[in-house]
Amino acid sequence: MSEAFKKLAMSRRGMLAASATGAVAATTGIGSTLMSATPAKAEAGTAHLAPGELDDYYGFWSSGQTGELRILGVPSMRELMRVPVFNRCSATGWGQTNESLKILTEGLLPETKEFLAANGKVTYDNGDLHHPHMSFTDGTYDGRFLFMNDKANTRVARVRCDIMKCDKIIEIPNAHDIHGLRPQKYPRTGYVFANGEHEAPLVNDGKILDNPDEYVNIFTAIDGDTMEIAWQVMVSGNLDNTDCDYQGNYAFSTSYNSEMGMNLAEMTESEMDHVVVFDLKAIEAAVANGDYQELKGVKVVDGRKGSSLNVTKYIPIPNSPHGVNAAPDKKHIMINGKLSPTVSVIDVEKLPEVFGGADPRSAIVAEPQLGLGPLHTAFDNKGNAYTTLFLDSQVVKWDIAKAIEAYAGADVDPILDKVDVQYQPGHNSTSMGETAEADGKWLVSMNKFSKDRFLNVGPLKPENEQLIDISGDKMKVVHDGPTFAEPHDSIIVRRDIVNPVNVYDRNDPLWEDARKQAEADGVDLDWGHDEVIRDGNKVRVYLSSVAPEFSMEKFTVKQGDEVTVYVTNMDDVDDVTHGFCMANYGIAMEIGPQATASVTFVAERPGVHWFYCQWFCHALHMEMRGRMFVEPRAS
Ligand code: RUQ
Ligand code: CUA
Repeated sequence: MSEAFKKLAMSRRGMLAASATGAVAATTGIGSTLMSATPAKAEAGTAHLAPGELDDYYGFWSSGQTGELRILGVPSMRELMRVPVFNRCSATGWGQTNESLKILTEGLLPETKEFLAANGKVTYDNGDLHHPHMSFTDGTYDGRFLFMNDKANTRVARVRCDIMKCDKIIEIPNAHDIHGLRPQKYPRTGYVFANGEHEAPLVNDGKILDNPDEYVNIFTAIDGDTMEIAWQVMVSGNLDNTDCDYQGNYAFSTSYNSEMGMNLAEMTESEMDHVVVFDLKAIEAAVANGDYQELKGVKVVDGRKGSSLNVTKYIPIPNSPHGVNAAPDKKHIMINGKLSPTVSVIDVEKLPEVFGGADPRSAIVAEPQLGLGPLHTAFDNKGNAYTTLFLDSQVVKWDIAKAIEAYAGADVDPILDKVDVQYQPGHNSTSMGETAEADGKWLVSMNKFSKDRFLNVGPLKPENEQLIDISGDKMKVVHDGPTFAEPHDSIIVRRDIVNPVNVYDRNDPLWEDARKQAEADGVDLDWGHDEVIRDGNKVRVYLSSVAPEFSMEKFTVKQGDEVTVYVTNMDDVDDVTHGFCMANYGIAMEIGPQATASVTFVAERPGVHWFYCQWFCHALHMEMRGRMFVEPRAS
């Protein structure tokens, strides 16, 4: 531990005792945190839904270090579902069933599999899910997929919106620690853009440590349909958040560490950092022309400063910029200054000139001073932007056109309104605000601290996501929503766009492997089946379930057998999910209506073991159980 870090840690302890101040304020000393102890007055009623009423919007939420996706209803802010992605889920068996393990392992790099095996694992069981975003067609959400990053273990995942389950996870080679992620908006997704946040030696094999010149960062474009990597671009400086335009021409990534520093002092040294602009057509042309190097099977184009390929431009931005947000006017891209009180506004129509050699700063058409710690910006349908101010603990509403006039010299104030939020907002999102169909109804402020807003539950507090009515001139905070780690980011999607099924299709590819194995074993998975197939010391048990019974009341295996249990839920009624839990074997999984799920274990404990349905399904749910008998090994 460095002396500087020790000092910082000591001063932080004193400071945090006084207030829930964020790290940025403590370490940079720019401004103190203003936090109002009096809650904003809620206008009762606007966000209230009576029992049985349905929300107008789906909210898709990340959970940060919890590693799952969450689905909320907006405006009620009720949590509707949790979708396990990078985490291990006790309820559904995600991370234990063969079907989920296939998804969690097939996209890992060979060296990662080896590393995990050395640690007695087949996959990671943690993740850091920051940015969930839906696939687009023609500038708006199309209800097909959700894509999301894992900063902890350099992965990108996809969730199918028809069943709200994860169907693909890939590890991104060459990059380190995927943070910013956005899907292409036009003509469709298309690409999913993903930033590697932390720089590392290009060949990271333990030969280079303190030689920052040999460190790089990697921007990745993934094909959202196949979940294969289309190409990568090597850049100078690190990569934080990303977004893209509405024309399909450019993507943008902020860099807070253009210095390529390795510690806090070095990373925050210069006043100006940058946003990297990626020219998508130029990158595709470079790939087509063979202007790339192949690294771990991926085509990597050199977009570093000084590269002879004209695929990137670096636009200087003050100071450690963070969020990138494309406005629904299809013209302006907001770069949020973080340590600078400004948001820099890029006009995408000026970018061809920049790539033609004009001064990169000529693409900036506004740079309003909004307050301290601008992190992310959301939009309505009236030309206004809403920016979170982390240090001021506020959301500021401002007029984009006026900000442009002011930058050109006019004496106008673009700021329309400020509202206190509790406390320290990171992301915010508006209803449909990341699409061309922004509707200006709701804004959610995702706050990193709740402090005194809820009953005290001990040193670890919930965070707070607040619902703000933005339909009038003034913003109104109408709801506080406590949440477990962490309300990192969200999107708010009109409900007519999202149409999940109630019952699985029997032919769903999720259990393709089980279907093939059953066919080979002469078992028809589509009919109620109860078979035990012995294959050496491998035993396959095919069970089916119809509330409130399993098709077998007992089956017998031998101690040491490798047992795979396949359960098919024959019920085809909405909301009749069964479970399979093998008591004292650490086994449990969900089987949705018409689904098949399977799990494999070694029957090392002899004796009678009850398996039971752990998903309440029927008045006789408690009786929905059976026995596995494990014959002891002959001694
Ligand atoms: S970043 S709090 Cu992980 Cu989304 Cu801005
Ligand atoms: Cu089936 Cu409970």
